[in-house]
Amino acid sequence: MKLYRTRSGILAEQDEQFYSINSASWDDLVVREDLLDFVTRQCEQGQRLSGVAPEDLLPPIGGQEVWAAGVTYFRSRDARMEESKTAGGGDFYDRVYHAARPELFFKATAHRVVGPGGKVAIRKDASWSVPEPELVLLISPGGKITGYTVGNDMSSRDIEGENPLYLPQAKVYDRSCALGPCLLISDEALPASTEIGLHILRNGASAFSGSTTLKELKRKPEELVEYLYRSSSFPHGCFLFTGTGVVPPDSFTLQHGDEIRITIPPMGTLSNVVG
Ligand code: DO4
Ligand code: MG
Repeated sequence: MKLYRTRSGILAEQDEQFYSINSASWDDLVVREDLLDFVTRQCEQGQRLSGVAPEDLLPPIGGQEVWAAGVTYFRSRDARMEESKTAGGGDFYDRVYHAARPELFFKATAHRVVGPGGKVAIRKDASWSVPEPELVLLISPGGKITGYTVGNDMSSRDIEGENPLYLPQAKVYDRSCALGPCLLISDEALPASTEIGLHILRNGASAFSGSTTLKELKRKPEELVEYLYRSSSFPHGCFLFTGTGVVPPDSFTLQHGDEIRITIPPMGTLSNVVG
């Protein structure tokens, strides 16, 4: 079951049929602990629609905070150790990769998030920027994983590499986060074979392509949620990025006009241009 936030309301897609969903607001809907059952019942009674136009799609977020886990894939640990080695920060990444407590950081409020087709940004004071293609969890106020979406954790690697204490500046800025195109509502975990693909196009030609699978994710999504919800409440629920396993080579930096396509098959492709 897929859920879309659109300019003309909330839509669900099941077996290639589209239905309008009746809810006072996006937040009223996505906080539900019984989200899948509720949307399924609404589809049974709801009005059928012809489909959803890509230009009508909005980012699937309301009052939720966006958080992120880091160094959850070996590739990310490696890349971070390399970028921070002259600053002496490399050891921290190896330690957090092996530690019981994961790295969790605040990523965005809704106004910093762009949706499908929106423009993501490069910081003005950054010289080395990359997209991070990640599986993102939707978590209810009660701490249940009720859905999944595709996310781009835009990152300034030169700033992060200069000093790990600069992480919030490397990660949190206007349009540093993209989510969409839909929420996959499911009570079941995604299979380990689920692929996360990144494709970057420059002037219409391929500039980078890479992929990973959830098999490479070192931590269980539930483990990340358990740490995030320790001593923190989320009255509107929250989104949690699960980390990147795809890092372009060190010679690569994003440029204005690049198109970033991130594909996770059950949800589809999140496409954004740097602008
Ligand atoms: O520690 C830096 C951030 C890590 C991150 O965002 C990731 O691994 O995806
Ligand atoms: Mg990340």
